[in-house]
Amino acid sequence: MAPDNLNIEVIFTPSLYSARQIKENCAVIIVDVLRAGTTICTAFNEGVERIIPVASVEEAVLMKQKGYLVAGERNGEKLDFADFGNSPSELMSRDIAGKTLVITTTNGTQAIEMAHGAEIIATGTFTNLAYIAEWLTSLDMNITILCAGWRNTFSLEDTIFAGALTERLVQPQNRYVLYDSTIASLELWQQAKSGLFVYLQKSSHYRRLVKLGFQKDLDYAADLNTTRVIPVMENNYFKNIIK
Ligand code: 3SL
Repeated sequence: MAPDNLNIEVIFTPSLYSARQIKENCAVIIVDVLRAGTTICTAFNEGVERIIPVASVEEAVLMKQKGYLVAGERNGEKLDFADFGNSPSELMSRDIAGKTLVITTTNGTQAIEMAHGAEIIATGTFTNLAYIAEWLTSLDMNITILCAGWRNTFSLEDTIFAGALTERLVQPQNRYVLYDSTIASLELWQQAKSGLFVYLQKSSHYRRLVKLGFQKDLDYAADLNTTRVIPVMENNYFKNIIK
């Protein structure tokens, strides 16, 4: 039987997460739709076996020295020692199937690190929305949606995704109690969804990535359900639990 009073809480920034107590029976979904989460989903879609997220550049350098493939950026720009930037389009049609990829990003991998200790840690993006929602529905767990944001500020795109995921989880029948932050995210998604590509252009990170020349990644990240993957943490790495 499903436990009573399951809830969905959206946390807008990692710094707010650190002020919360980790709930029992809780799955934490890390959200960084532009672009860390989408890069992770794309890598699995391209057949990568494992993804090891590391929070610091120093750790990524060490992993590179050990022979791992590394994808990494700071402030949107590829790290010079890395094999790839944090760019979904850069990972397409490359020789990465069956390999382990290390990833470090400005905000996404910090949020992942912060969630350590949670019973379940997974990644949700627009590109795997339907798959992660269906899986979460089968879990009978509380859900915390942790938005990576930008340097601990609220970000529109991650919050809109949090609303999209919530909508999927409460339909057709709602068994969750929604926090106020979750209701706000849902309402934002309901405003955005009829013109998602255009709505996302309002976000400051969207504009930052356009300036850096990543329009292709932005269009790709706003397309629903293009990667049939569910990245879930096991020990210190992500695995795709859909085979
Ligand atoms: O902050 C992050 O984790 C990134 O996704 C940032 S960027 O999109 O590569 O600039």
